[in-house]
This record gives sequence, structure tokens and C-alpha cells, in this order.
Amino acid sequence: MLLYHDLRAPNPRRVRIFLAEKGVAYDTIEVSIAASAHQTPQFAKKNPLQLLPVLELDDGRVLRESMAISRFIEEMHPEPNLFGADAWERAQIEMWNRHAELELLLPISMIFRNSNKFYEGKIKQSPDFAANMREVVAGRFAWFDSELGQREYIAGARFSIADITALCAIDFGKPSGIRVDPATHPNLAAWHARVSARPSAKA
Ligand SMILES: N[C@@H](CCC(=O)N[C@@H](CS)C(=O)NCC(=O)O)C(=O)O
Repeated sequence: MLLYHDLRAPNPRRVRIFLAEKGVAYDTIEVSIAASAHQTPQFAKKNPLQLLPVLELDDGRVLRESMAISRFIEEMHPEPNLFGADAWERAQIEMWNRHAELELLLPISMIFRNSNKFYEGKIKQSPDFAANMREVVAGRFAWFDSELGQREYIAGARFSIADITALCAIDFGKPSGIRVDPATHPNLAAWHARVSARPSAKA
């Protein structure tokens, strides 16, 4: 199994953490976004959208989208379970993973794309939109902080894919100066320290 990834990008990191939690061995090819290595005709054959990650199986089949890749790995390697063990838990984890994607990862990515020098001259940036998204993220941090006052992990009493998405989202805030302040959001900060201490977080 071969993972096309970029070490600094959040979506490939979601898959690397997932694979590390499962203890699954795989090979990697670094496709540097900074060097525009994902924008070659050769990579477009793997992903017409020219986005990472992409998983290539030993028989040549190719899978895109970090959650499709993670669900495939979950089916192939069911333990430890990261998507939920019964109907209610699966729904809870799906709900919180979507919240983490849409309410954290999406706005934090939009802030980076619309305000960071990395994309200057590469895409049309909108600093106003980035500023609006910063306000959204501040509100979402407050919400996640209050939720995490009631349980240890994002979707319940145990670690799941929702924690992986939220961790990768929040850590991707770093280049935009977005950090969890323990004084303002103590529950979110404690959760962040808890999940960051897992060996998989280094993946
Ligand atoms: N929904 C996709 C998102 C993929 C995505 O946006 N990947 C980013 C890296 S995190 C990318 O390849 N960006 C390339 C670019 O911005 O040109 C997934 O979950 O895999």
C-alpha cells in the first residue's frame, strides 16, 4: 500500500494518524505541495483534482479522499475500532467527525488559503473572508471547549476518527497563529494535550 502525501498538510496527516492507530505498515511518496509536485499531469492521473492524500493499493487501484481511505482501512483492519461499534456510536462519531471537518478543518483551511503568503500569487486570496473565518473558529473553539467539559474525547468516552480530524484541524491553525489558549479554553486544551501525547500524533 502506497500513500501519496505531504508532511505539512492536514488531510494526509489524518490518514497517517489513522494508519498509525491501526498499526498498519505502508509505503509513502512525498508529493510536495510547496513545490507544486501535485500539479503535474502524472499526479493528475492519480487524482484529477490534484489533491492529497491518495492511497494506491498493491494491485494499482487508487483511492482518494481521506475519509474514504480511512473507511477502507477500517474495513480491512477493524481493530482498534475508530468509526464506531454499534448504530448509535457510529452515528455519534459520524456527527462529530462532520462537525470537526465542517466547523474546524474547513474554516481553518480557508484562513490559511486566504491569508497566508504560501498561496500569494497562486490563488486569488480574500483577507476579509479569512478574517470572518477567524471569528467562526473562535466561536467553534468555545463550543468544543464546553462539549469537552462533559467527556474525554470529541465523540464520547473513547478516541475515534473525530479526534483525528479535530487534532489535524487545530494543529493546522499554527501557521495562521491559531492556538488553543488553556486560559480561555481549558477543556479543549486538556483534550489537545491528551490526543497529542498519543504516539500516532507524530505520524
Ligand atoms: N476532501 C479532501 C481534501 C483534500 C485536500 O484539500 N488536500 C489538500 C492538502 S490538506 C491539498 O492537496 N491541497 C493542494 C492545494 O491546495 O493545491 C480529503 O479529505 O482528502
